[in-house]
Amino acid sequence: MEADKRLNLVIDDSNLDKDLKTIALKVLNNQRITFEEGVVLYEKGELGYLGVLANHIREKKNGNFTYFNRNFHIEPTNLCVYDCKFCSYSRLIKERSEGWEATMDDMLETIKKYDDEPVTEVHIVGGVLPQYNLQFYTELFTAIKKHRPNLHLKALTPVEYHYIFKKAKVDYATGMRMMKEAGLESMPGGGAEIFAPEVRDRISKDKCNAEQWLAIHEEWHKLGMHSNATMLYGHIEQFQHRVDHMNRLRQLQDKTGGFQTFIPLKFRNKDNQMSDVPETSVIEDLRNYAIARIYLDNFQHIKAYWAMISRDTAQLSLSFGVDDIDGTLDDTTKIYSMAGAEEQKPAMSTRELVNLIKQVGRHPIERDTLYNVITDYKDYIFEEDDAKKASYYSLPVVN
Ligand code: V47
Ligand code: SF4
Repeated sequence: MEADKRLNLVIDDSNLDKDLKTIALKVLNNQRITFEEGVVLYEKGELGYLGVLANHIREKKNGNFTYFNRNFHIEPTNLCVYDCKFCSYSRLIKERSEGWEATMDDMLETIKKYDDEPVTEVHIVGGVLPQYNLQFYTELFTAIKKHRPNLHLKALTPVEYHYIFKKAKVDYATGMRMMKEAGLESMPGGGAEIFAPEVRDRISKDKCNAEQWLAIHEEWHKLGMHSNATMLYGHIEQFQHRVDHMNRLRQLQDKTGGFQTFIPLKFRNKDNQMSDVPETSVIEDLRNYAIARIYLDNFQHIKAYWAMISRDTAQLSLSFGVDDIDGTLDDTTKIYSMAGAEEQKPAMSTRELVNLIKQVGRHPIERDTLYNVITDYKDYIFEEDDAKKASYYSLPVVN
């Protein structure tokens, strides 16, 4: 295999730093790297070296496949009781004039708009407000599943769950069981930010802490369910904070196996309280994907968002450990452009997305939320009546 040959060439390089050689040998032998070695990768690993290691692992785990799915988003509100410094999306309650608060009927109307669309997932994410309580969400989930039982419901994060369970005085295990009974099927990866308290307390004080975020995912996994995990990187954190973040995820994954995908989220600095913090370079973004792929040996998938990082970087990321880029986007979602995403009006049809993946020699697969194959696009010929397949979908960036 080409990836094996390239890794052996790296290992045989007599000029290679000895720590980096040890790590490359571990990757070749399918061994886990340590916390300290994770930090070494950030400090010393240059892009070419990291790409060879990450691509080796990517191809071992997922071959040439590159996944995407078709979903749409519901954003209940852009108001929030919290005040995360990096958030370009939420308006504090005191600035209510710029906010929206959707009712249950509004959200069900949005669901119905997609009745004839070939979407497989709805992703609900937004700000945190008192009226969206435990009862509201159990009723909403029940109503969505009653209306369209085979639409996969991926909703909310430990940020909301911690808040609503505390108010309702139910423990995490009981609360998550209630959510499952109401129809919740997956939990998205948001709200993780950076776990280390010295960073978290400075950027997103007051919302759930690392232990609470992880405990809620653990309870969810214990019910046999799946979730994702994110990391907001490239702001005030240091390399060891990123490794600490991934280390905590790796430990929980060893225990439960419930995580599907790790999603590194590049900090974007437009219109938020951290606008003075410069953004990372493309090189650093690719290095970060690669190190995530190397460190998280027990995660099956690493996901990149093309709208957040540009189409070109998304294509490049597929050689640095990434095997999943999210689906096509519509221009109804305001959130992306608010944080300064590359694409101010992100929109890409399925045909364009498939071409983007094929252009860099990868094999496009449309998946459902649980990575079952919906359509293999390797030899797929698009017909004119595939208009539905070319419709647009959206992504959130809050929580
Ligand atoms: O937790 C907020 C991030 C996350 C900014 O699981 C920002 O499939 C960059 O987690 N710059 C929410 N990032 C989005 C999220 C997500 C999105 C799509 C799919 C899935 C999934 C998860 O967005 C927040 C926060 O870390 N975020 N503001 C910003 N200025
Ligand atoms: Fe609220 Fe989420 Fe924005 Fe934080 S990131 S202020 S929790 S909407």
